Amino acid sequence: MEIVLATSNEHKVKEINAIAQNYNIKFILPPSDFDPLENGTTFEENSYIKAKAAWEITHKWVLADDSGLCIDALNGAPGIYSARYAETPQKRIDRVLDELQGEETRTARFKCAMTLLSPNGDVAFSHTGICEGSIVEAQRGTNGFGYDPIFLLQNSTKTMAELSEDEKNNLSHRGKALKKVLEYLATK
Ligand code: ITT
Repeated sequence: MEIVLATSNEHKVKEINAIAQNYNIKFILPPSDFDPLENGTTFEENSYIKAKAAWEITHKWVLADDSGLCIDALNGAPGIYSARYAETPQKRIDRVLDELQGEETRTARFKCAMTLLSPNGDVAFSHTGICEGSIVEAQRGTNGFGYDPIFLLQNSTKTMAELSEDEKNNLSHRGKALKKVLEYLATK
């Protein structure tokens, strides 16, 4: 089975293909004119917008992932603006660490809203995966991407960027959401 992955983020593609490696599913990228306007107000809305945009140019099974980091002391920011919080991944990390300077409450969570559309364009399944943790004072680790070096997993001494690929995929927001999608597809 082929599913179009409604994303331009190569890290997501890599993680999703690794998580789904034992399933008989090939995730393929959308055509290059895939360029949705993510103007929703929630992860779920943006996930649907991306899925629909990819469906409109393919009319195939489509999976979208809208994800980000929500920090309690910043009232949920960067949230749906995680990819746009500053110009580069390192500047985004620096901005978060600056904004949390002197802050004792550092709890945070990664969220990943997945939307699966069937070839007729209807929502076949959707699920939001959540991974709880907190923000460290100084970044650690080089694996993963995005905010992984500053995200300390709950009940762990490691940041997400200090985990192996398999370890991250087993407990991440993306891993949790995709497992539900794969369970749904197994019933088809
Ligand atoms: P697409 O819209 O093309 O899928 P994007 O990177 O713009 O790619 P999002 O709008 O969903 O995707 O924003 C996700 C951002 O949230 C991502 O760029 C990272 O900054 C952050 N993020 C999401 N998942 C993450 C993870 O597993 N580890 C670290 N940061 C993550």
